[in-house]
Amino acid sequence: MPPETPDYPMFVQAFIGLGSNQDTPVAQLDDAVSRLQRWSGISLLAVSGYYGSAPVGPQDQPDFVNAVAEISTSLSPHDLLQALQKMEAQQGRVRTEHWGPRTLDLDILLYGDATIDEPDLTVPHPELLNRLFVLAPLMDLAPDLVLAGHDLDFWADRLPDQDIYPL
Ligand code: ROI
Repeated sequence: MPPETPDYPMFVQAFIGLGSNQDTPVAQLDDAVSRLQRWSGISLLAVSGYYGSAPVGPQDQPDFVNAVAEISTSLSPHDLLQALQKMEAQQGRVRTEHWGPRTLDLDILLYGDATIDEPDLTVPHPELLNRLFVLAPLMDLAPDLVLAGHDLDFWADRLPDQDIYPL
């Protein structure tokens, strides 16, 4: 039997979106960053600044704190997703209202240059280009990144005003 061909190279660079608007959001993001740092199969390469941002979606909830982490990982996309869901659960996330407040949200934004379209996982993240609270911290880490043929400034400029402020 030939060895199984891996679907992905040994290490893939990926970007993870972090968000919280419950239970001291800055501490939630700090905790999540240290979990990413310690998790087997994940190397943390960089973390953006933290940004406060008005809620997108239902407005009757506190502002969010958002950031983006750049990692290198040997985990497959689904194993990475599962790892992120475990981290959310470890930080007490209970999935309640759709688009409601949350203790910690960890999203795979990009996984190398993979395109994944499966019921439980869409990569690039389907809302990536629509959310300044993702584009702004991503620009901190990857100012030269080109997505769908345009740089991040192009995508950010076409968005309606979104209230976001560096912390
Ligand atoms: N709004 C902001 N500003 N930041 C988020 O991380 C965020 N996450 C969400 C919804 C509820 C859509 N709104 C958000 O899931």
